[in-house]
Amino acid sequence: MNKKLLGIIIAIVAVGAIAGIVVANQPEKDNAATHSGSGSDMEKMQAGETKPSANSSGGAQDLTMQTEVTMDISDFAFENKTIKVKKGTKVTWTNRDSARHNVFSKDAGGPQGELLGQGESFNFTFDTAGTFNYTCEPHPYMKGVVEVI
Ligand SMILES: [Cu+2]
Repeated sequence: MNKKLLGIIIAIVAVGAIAGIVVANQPEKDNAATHSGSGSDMEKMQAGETKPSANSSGGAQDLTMQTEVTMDISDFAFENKTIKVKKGTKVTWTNRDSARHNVFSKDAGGPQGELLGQGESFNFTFDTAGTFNYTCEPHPYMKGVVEVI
């Protein structure tokens, strides 16, 4: 009887040890899942970067009181990431860089400017309400948004 009991106890301990190993392994799996999850978090953060960068320039800069807006393109960036203007507002971009930039929107009704040399300007009058995302074609990481109300 005692030997049987011992056997059962050993069996329980063995099962407990195996279960312990399994349990010990699971957090590692969870960690691995968390790590791979953090990768998607990174993607989310990167996807969300447009928002913080817009926020860093104070969100949409309200320029609805202006009928003409001027913006510099310098250091491979548009001066104001996100602006809000009224319909009919003329926006003029001037390239201050020696590199050539343009203002190019894939959004219907948005600006599609030619490449600008240093000191050259491009203007576009926003006659349609909507949100117009634009980039510089040679430098797609250069981004800007014009919200037209
Ligand atoms: Cu550019």
